[in-house]
Amino acid sequence: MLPLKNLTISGLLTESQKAVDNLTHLAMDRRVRLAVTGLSRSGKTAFITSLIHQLLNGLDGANLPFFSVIAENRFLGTKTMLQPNMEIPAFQYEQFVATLTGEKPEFPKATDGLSEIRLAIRFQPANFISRQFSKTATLYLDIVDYPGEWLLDLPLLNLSYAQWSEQIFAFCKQEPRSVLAAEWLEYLNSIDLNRSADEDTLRKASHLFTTFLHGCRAKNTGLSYLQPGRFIIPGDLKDAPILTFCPLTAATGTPAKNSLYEVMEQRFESYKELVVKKFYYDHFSKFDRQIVLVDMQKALNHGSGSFADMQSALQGILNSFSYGSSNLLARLFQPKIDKLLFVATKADHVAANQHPNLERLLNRMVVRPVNEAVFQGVEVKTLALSSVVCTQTVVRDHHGRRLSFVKGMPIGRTEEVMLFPGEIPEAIPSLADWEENRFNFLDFQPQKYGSGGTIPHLRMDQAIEFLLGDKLI
Ligand SMILES: Nc1nc2c(ncn2[C@@H]2O[C@H](COP(=O)(O)OP(=O)(O)O)[C@@H](O)[C@H]2O)c(=O)[nH]1
Ligand SMILES: [Mg+2]
Repeated sequence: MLPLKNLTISGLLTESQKAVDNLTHLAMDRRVRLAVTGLSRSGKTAFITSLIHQLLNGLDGANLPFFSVIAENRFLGTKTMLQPNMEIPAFQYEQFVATLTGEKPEFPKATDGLSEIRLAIRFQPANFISRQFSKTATLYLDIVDYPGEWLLDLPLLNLSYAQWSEQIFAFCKQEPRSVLAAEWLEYLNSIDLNRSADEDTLRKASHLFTTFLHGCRAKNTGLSYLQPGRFIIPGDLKDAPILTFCPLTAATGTPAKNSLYEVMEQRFESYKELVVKKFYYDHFSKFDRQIVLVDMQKALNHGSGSFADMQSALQGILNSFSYGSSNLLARLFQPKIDKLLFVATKADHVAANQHPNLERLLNRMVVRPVNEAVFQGVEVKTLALSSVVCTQTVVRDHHGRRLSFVKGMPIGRTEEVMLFPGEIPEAIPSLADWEENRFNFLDFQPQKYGSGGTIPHLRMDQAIEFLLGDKLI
């Protein structure tokens, strides 16, 4: 506001020009940095590929009735743009979509680390004021794919090396970790922690610890709450010395200079500064909106232990969005995420009538941190969706009951199956409710769809509307 004594005609003109410039800018050029995360195999690559594909095909019959800019006939098209950041690997959209839509459609191979892509969405503003300045406007959308495992490192910032080691050793007393950790722990018992550190021992100890972590998350164990995140998904730090440490039991007295204990402690502290904090500074602090993908079926398939562990991992991930209680991030920077979407992915693994329960169950798993985020002014939504629908729901009578089956081609098989994978509980099952083999969710192959069509999806349009709708008016 201008002070009264400065209220000359030229002053007024300058101020009103500034207002016009601001509005024009608002009307013509908007930006959103959208982050997509989730634990490994939760469906990030498939989600982003389908999202881009639906937006690129928005003019030619993409099935997006809930995306208001399309429903209102204001959508003018989407293009992929040049990579905005030279130092971040590109999200390989062309390659992924070719794999998904080829002669023999397949899901893209697993990817590792962080990647990014920029899109430009052209549209006609709905807003009367915006329309006065320009008939068309552009939203620049940067999509960033990063591993949810990295967010599990946030609590490390509050722990000393001794505290962290103690925590991991306590975890290792319980099954199935105790068996998996045996070789690593045996090795630690065989070395003198006060002797001078050498790279060989550091490497061997950290290698056995990393093998233990990989064993925990292997398909038949299915654990998710594993730290440090870069030991699981190193990204650009593969084989770097900063990843050669592991928890150790504190030796009595002050650790000797250059002892194994002292060197590992230094590397742990460097990891916190140069890896964990750096990720939050360089990337996390710049996100405007965030999607967290969760593979609920995977958590249910492996029984109560794996489910509880996935819940801890999810709560750990959500600490990064509970700005109030975790002050940790507020100390580092001012977080600016204003919308947070939780997605139960691969909804086509279950029959359509199970989708509401999928959403309810996810809601229950995240309820506490979400309340905190809402309290801090973040808009939160939960959705069960499918980025790439691979199955159909078929309703049949079975021993006098009407049951909904899932029909599709499981990955690695040559014949379709019709499967009743189990009913999704609406609340977190109690220990007594876990029976052996209660759930049997399979991975399905994408289907070949007719030429000219787009990748079939479920509720991608609701996700897009929640994340972008208000930026396209
Ligand atoms: N049926 C089905 N399977 C999916 C869907 N999205 C992902 N998947 C499966 O989950 C696997 C991992 O997905 P991906 O996107 O690579 O996970 P990321 O590691 O989080 O990037 C894929 O290979 C598919 O088998 C989906 O929408 N429907
Ligand atoms: Mg991926």
